[in-house]
Amino acid sequence: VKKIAICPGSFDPITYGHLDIIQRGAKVFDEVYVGVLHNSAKKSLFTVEERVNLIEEATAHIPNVKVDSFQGLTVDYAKSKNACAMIRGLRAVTDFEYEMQITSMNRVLDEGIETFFIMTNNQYSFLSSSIVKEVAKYNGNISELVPEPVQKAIVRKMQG
Ligand code: COD
Repeated sequence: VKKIAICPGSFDPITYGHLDIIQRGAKVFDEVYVGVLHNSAKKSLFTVEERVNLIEEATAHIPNVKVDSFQGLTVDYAKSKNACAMIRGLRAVTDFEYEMQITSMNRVLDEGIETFFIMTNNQYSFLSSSIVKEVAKYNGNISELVPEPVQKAIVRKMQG
């Protein structure tokens, strides 16, 4: 049987930090579904469709990665993909408390779905979508932080 994992998140937009955990997850699992959460409560820079497109471009070189979006609970999204696992990234101890809470809640909701944590590459431990947007807003250089299509898309957004 194929081992399928989901990699859920906001990805507003995808950064090299996300890409690193997706890439490493794809080496361990047969298939990885990157799922962009539709969250009307959270204000985002990019629409879900734009985020999906940017992730598709950024992961085009990884054949066992697929991208789509979902609404509702991540465990339900996992089940809809026949996934046995959920991949999350950990950057610092500050991520831990939040991740611990979600993981425990998800286990209560569905104990059949295991959460796997991939430690960030040191190089990206400071990186988040928010910090990229902050730097871009003040015309800082983000070329080391996000793939080129993302960089262009952010500049376009900020200008218009
Ligand atoms: N290095 C390594 N990993 C990173 C980096 C980096 N530099 N940056 C981000 N990551 C990881 C994050 O730790 C995360 O695992 C993943 O990449 C996605 O990150 P984000 O910030 O885009 O996404 P989040 O954390 O906002 O996603 C939250 C969810 C959508 C997973 C969560 O809100 C959720 O599960 N919502 C659905 C409702 C639900 O089921 N809730 C849980 C039960 S209460």
